[in-house]
Amino acid sequence: MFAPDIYINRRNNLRKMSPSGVILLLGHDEAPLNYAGNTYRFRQDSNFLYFFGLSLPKLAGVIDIEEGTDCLYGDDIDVEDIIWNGDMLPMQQLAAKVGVSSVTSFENLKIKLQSEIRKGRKIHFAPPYRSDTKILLSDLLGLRIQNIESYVSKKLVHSIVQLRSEKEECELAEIENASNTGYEMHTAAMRLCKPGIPEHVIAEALEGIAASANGMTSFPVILSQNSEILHNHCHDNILQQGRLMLTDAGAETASGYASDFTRTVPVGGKFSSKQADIYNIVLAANNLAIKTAKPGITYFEVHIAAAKLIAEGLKNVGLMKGNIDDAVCNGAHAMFFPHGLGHMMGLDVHDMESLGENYVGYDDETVRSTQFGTAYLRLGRRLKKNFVLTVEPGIYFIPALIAKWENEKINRSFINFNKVHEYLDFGGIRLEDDIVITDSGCRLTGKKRIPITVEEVENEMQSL
Ligand SMILES: [Mn+2]
Repeated sequence: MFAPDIYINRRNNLRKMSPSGVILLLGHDEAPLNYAGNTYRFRQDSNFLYFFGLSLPKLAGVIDIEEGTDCLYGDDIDVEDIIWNGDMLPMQQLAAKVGVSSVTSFENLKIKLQSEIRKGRKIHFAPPYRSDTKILLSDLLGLRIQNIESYVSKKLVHSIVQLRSEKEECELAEIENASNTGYEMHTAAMRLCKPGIPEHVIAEALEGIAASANGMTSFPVILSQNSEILHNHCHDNILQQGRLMLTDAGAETASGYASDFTRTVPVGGKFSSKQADIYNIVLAANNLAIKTAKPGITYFEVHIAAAKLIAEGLKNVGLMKGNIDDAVCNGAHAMFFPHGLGHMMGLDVHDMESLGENYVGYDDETVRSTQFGTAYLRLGRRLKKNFVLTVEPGIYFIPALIAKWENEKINRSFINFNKVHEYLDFGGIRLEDDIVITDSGCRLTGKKRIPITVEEVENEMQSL
């Protein structure tokens, strides 16, 4: 949690951006796993966390625009709670930690909102993404669940995106912490990666490192020697000599800030020359993106620059052919690089995705592409100082995609399918770093860059 002023400023900034009405920010309730009393680890809603800071269940915050007041709705615990769960500060004292002086019980929330609705005032709320939140909103506002989406406040969504996109110093410090834990996770994965080890042993070790830093992972660990599957959460394989193990994992700090890194390493500790050739193309694309990202440039441009470098590299090894600008313009690179270069990161690993990806990553100026591959680019808009984002180019050989393109003769003038057949069991490579946009460029997050060159990775894999 940050100092009270941070939260007061954020709420005041939000108020200034909003014309009139009442802003409702609902916190999360506990989420049951297999019965009501056995719950998932509690994770607060990120918008609530950003404006009201408290990571406890069953809270709501109301920001009154015209009145200029903030109120927290939540209940003090009773003796039975104390017996089972221990004591907790009274709500009034908890609220003071985030600069709120007005506190009342949760059941008053509905009374307050209904009275504002009767006065004809607008209730601004963000898109709900949990079922229990939708049910609660439906009850509080008297809306049918099916109609809730159409009452979401676009104005609130835009204001939150504007505020949360430019990270404050205190947030950047938390992202540094998350990144340093990410370093520990990925170097551990490199050292643990040996033939004969089950993938889940390494994946769970990474969960443990994140938890031992008093946080958790920022999303379920992606780790597999079937590295061509972009989001592979299945960890059932036994690592085999000569395969490529891809690990996409990050930490979330106790305060909720994320890191998100990917490394791809050779099982057995040495890249073959065929693997190293492809690896170095992905590394060059990652480095080019980091060199190119700066305030004023669109991330779409950076994505296309990385795609061109990848296409050029693939042409050099005989997998692509023809004019590279034309190839990328036609989306031919996307058979190998079928996703976007990166996304915003902050309190969510895909920051603010619940508000709508296009509101976060695009604007009136930069519109999302509909072309296969580039359409998956989550962030395309012009970059600003203190944006935090990922840089994650990749090259994959996905047999089903290759077969489809070959059968349907897609981009055959730019792809040497005969040569591609030699790579059907290659897997894939992705290299992901996190960056902060600075005055004139960007910097990597974390104390040290996670080993990334062929030599650095091979050395780390041999260390104890
Ligand atoms: Mn990512």
